Amino acid sequence: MEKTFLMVKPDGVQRNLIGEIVARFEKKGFQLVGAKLMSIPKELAEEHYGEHKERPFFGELVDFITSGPVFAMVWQGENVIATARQMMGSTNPKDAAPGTIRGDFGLTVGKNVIHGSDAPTSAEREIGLFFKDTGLVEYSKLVNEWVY
Ligand code: DAT
Ligand code: MG
Repeated sequence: MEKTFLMVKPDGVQRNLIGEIVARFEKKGFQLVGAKLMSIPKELAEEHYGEHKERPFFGELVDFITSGPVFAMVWQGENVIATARQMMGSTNPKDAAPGTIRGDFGLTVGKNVIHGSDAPTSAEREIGLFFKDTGLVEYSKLVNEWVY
């Protein structure tokens, strides 16, 4: 089953949005297989956002993502990578449709509430970075017979 890495960013944690965000993915039918509240060390932040190293906002991005605890998660389900991106909405909340997480809860690109892997390769890479030590929880849910 496909897996993706999702993370409530420090602004989402401070604004008490963990439960709201978890609820959306649960209700959709996806299955939570890993989760932890954590502070991101600077080196992990720089590696996680490595693709943006040369961008002018890189320093700001690393400072923000390390500015407070995040809620890191792994979710699984059919087409979860692309569907979670749709549920998150556009990167810049001003362009994100109402009904999406960023559309409903964000105002600026710098504080856009949630991260989600954008492709199978990045999902695998990011799950490895954040859950290498913790591992994931494999379990079956009877409700899946009614989801699939
Ligand atoms: P996404 O988080 O939708 O995958 P991304 O990978 O292009 O978006 O960028 C990573 C994060 O960097 C994004 O969530 C917010 C920040 N960011 C992106 N573009 C930015 C910009 N032009 N100015 C400031 N921050 C930006
Ligand atoms: Mg991205």
